[in-house]
Amino acid sequence: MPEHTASAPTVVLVAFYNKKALGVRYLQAALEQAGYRVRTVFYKDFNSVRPTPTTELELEFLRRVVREADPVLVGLSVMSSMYLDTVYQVLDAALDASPAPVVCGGAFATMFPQRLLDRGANFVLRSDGEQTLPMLADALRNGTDFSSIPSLCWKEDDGQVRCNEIGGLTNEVDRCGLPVINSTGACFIENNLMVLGDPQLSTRSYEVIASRGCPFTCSYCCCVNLRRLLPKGIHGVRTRSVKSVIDELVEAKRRCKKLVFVHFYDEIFPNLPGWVDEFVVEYDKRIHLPFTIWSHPKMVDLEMLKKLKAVGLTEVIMGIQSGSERVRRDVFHRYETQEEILNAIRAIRTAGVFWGSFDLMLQHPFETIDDLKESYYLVKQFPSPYELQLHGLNFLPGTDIVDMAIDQGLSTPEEMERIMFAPMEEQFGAYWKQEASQESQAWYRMIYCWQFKKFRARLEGWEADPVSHMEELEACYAQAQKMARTRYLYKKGYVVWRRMVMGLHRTK
Ligand code: B12
Ligand code: SF4
Repeated sequence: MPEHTASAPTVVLVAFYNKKALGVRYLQAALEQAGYRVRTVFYKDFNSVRPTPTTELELEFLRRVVREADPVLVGLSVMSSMYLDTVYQVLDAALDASPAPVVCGGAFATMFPQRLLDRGANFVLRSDGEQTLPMLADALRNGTDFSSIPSLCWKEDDGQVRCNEIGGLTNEVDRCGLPVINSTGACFIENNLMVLGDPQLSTRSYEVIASRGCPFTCSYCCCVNLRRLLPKGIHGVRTRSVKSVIDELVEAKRRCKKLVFVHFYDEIFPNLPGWVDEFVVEYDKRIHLPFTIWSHPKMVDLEMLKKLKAVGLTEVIMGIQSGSERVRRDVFHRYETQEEILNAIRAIRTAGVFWGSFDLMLQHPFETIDDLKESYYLVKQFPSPYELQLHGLNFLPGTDIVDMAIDQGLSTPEEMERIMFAPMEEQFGAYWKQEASQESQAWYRMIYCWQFKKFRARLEGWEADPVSHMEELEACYAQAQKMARTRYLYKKGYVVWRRMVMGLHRTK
């Protein structure tokens, strides 16, 4: 890591609701490599249920950081649309605190540059920023022409938006470097406090990605549209070398003293045969930490899982989304069959992976009661044990399902705009909320409760007409929710135990 004197030009980066923000950590490494000092502000903590809006005091801390840094630019990482209220307030605060231009990047900014420019950002840089952000910083610092920097969007004096072609990307993602694990100069702003230092260092779980991109086309996810924006020749899925991933994890273990486990947050964990073989050897030699992966029914492979399990894989998280083939195929654009789903779950069990968590998105406007019943009957066939995560559907800007809902008359463009850009609390509320008929609520509860064996005989007895057993079903549901909380503690306990066992193995 290059050492910087206090006089090195400074860039302020802001990550929202994510103190591990990988994108920002990669950018910090690239900027430092190019000779910049970076002050990263981890602005508020991650909370997938109830993130809190920002306060005036928190904004004042941000202004203070920007003023003191006197930066070349302030970079905001706008990954998700779900926090836009806070992003806009921070944008205003940064512009208020210093004359430095504000540059936005990240998945949302990549898809909707004009929104951020209209809201006052000076620039947007689309897609990967490791090459382009240092180029822009150099141009701004030296007062040279920025107009040919790839991926750059800005407003001309006449208000016209100019967007250069996306560029500065590489298939050799190792060349993006390693994300900064100890962000020197970082601070964490949350709960009306500002704490200096990198909040990640005290973490028990390290988050890593071994690849960028996803080969699938799910209609409720932005990945397909982010892929459509990639320039010709840039692959939809770009995988790092095993060496690069292991080097990062070795460093993470060295820096984060309390580490218990690793989350691989690849959209789909790489299943390239040679890659996995090399990975398991190196992981076993050097890491010794339990880990979790995300996968997909079409990508799960028994032999691969067995190898990963042998070196610490404890959980596979996989989207099923619906038990109705119609909903999966026609609405979600997921083309796996019932048999492929069941085979994938059986493979997870047969490989002996401790935990399988399966996501379902239920009670959305495209779903009928029959679809919901099909989800119940599919779940009934899952080999136990497993965990179900039941979600609602969030309409996210930049996803194909938005136009589908409008085309099918389920929503108007105006209504959709209101839903997608609603205040943060409303969006997060909607994600978990179930607003549905009694019959829908009954089947939802049947699905949820089925994951616990003790309710199954009763549920089978209610299948003909669950609504007439609503009271008993509610009681089971309340009990099942409590059991889920206990199960969560059991799962965490297992991971800690596994980590201890793996640590002992290392010292032999
Ligand atoms: C991994 C991941 C997560 C991880 C993040 C782990 C971590 N430590 O960062 C977890 C599981 C925590 C997560 C959480 C959420 N996620 Co997420 N996540 C992803 C995923 C799959 C990959 C992101 C990633 O790490 N990519 C690798 C890094 C290196 O790339 P990057 O972040 O894009 O950053 C690069 C560029 O964008 C750019 N860049 C980034 N910031 C900036 C800033 C500037 C100034 C510049 C110039 C450039 C720049 O340069 C970076 C380096 O190349 C994306 C899908 C995708 N393809 O983007 C969804 C995605 C971003 N997530 C999404 C969502 C919705 C969420 C949640 C809101 C879910 C929830 N309900 O809680 C939260 C919000 C988190 C947050 N605070 O922003 C959506 C956002 C869509 C939208 N319109 O909102 C996406 C697009 C997936 C989807 N469903 O479509 N997520
Ligand atoms: S498999 Fe996951 S990451 Fe890939 S497109 Fe579907 S939802 Fe998005």
